[in-house]
Amino acid sequence: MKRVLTYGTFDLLHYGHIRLLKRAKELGDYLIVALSTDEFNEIKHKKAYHNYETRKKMLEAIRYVDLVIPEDNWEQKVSDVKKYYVDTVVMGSDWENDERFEALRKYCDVVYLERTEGVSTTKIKRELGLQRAVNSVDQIPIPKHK
Ligand code: C2G
Repeated sequence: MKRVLTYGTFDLLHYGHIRLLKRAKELGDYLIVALSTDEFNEIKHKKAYHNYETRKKMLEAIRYVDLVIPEDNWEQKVSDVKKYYVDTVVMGSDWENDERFEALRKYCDVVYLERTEGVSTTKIKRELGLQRAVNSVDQIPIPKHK
């Protein structure tokens, strides 16, 4: 079984994300997505519209995705590759030659897939004039413990 791993925030899912996930899955049999947590997004200076739980559930609904794990920091990638026996790490071409991924070549293949032009979460937010999310809005309700 060939195992593929990719990283990202995947906020306001759009066809650029879906195309990336589809092509990543085509490189193996099992696709793991390491999803940036809300705390890690702060480190990346990204403010996601949807919180981690909502973004996770949306990714888990995509047929190409087999497992979603948290991405908490920049340093976890080597341990992720080892822990999940990853054969290939895949990222969009905007990450091409980034040392944080090139360093993984000692442990697995690293493949960059052409980024989908014309769409991005930032563009969507800008064009829709979206304000910052209020966490109670549009989030998948977390069941109250009985
Ligand atoms: N992507 C793409 N085409 C787009 C937009 C995004 O192919 N139009 C790809 C990106 O290249 C990335 C993935 O979709 O591989 C997820 O994009 P983001 O959620 O923006 O991920 P990013 O914030 O770049 O996080 O440790 C790495 C980071 O967590 C990557």
